[in-house]
Amino acid sequence: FVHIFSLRGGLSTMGGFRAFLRAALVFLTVELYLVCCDITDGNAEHLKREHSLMKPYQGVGSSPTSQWDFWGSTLVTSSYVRLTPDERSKQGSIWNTVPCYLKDWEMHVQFKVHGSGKKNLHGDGIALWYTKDRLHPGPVFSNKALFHGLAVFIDTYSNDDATDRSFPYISAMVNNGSVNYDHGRDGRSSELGGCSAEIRNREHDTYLAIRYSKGRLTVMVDVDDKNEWKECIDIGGVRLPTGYFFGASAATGDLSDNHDIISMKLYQLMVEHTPEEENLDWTKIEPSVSLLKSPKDNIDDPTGNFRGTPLTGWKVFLLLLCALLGIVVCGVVGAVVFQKRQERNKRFY
Ligand SMILES: [Ca+2]
Repeated sequence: FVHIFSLRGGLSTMGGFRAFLRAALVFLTVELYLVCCDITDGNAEHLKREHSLMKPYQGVGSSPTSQWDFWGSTLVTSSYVRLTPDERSKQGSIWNTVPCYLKDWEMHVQFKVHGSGKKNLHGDGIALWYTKDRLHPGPVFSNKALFHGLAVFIDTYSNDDATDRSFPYISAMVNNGSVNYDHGRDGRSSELGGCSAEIRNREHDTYLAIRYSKGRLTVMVDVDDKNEWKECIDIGGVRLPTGYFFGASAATGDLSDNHDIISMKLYQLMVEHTPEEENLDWTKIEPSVSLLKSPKDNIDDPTGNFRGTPLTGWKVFLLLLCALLGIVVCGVVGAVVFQKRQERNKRFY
């Protein structure tokens, strides 16, 4: 905005001033559109049953035609899928057996983390996956460390003593099989963005949504019983292939919790792509993120959010205030210049 203002600040005619006003209004409208309209709810018509896990989980794991496999401590009941019970050293996961070939999608996860542990004496959390490999147990919330694809962590225990963030903490990571998740630092060195969210021992339902469309990854939470999504992560430049698998896993260590998945609902997003994009082989895409800085540079950033800068309500307010101030200042400058001109004209004629 400052840039536009300085370019347009030297206006000397009212016509130019009007043009500036118009430009400012267009700019504001576009900004507001980007802020307000980037989030959509799942549309029932576009629910993809083959990638969704819903009550009463009929046939999960037991039949050869089952679309979900589970492993480890996972227990499937008729009202929830418990990845781990509230006991030490448990590991469990559940995986979609059908690879996903949708280019644009949104996954809504209803989950419940609860247990008898008091504050900070519970762990470790749930991870949601969109990865090349499925059912590969390992040290990262029960999944293998050098994974290919996307992980969203709902981390309930702060392993990093020096941490300045409040837990539970939600973060995202994209991996091409070469980066290790740093458990001791809660994955801070590889995270793309994150937010704190009070998700544990809540009376009401808690939800998380992961949206991937046109290279943009958005994570939203609905954990305050308000029935509305709150943005947690929103970053562009994310490249994920098609043909990967959705999954969820959880682990407990010395500390524990019940980690329950109530449902995972996948929605197809109706998005148009250019013919060039359509002609690409999307299964060949290497998971990557084009960042201004590499995730490694992120280590000393106290917020850990070098790209996680979604426009919050406060920022929108500041933006609007700046715009208003700009318009007022321009109006005054324009009026003064206009008056000066009139006076000069009077003097000469
Ligand atoms: Ca942790």
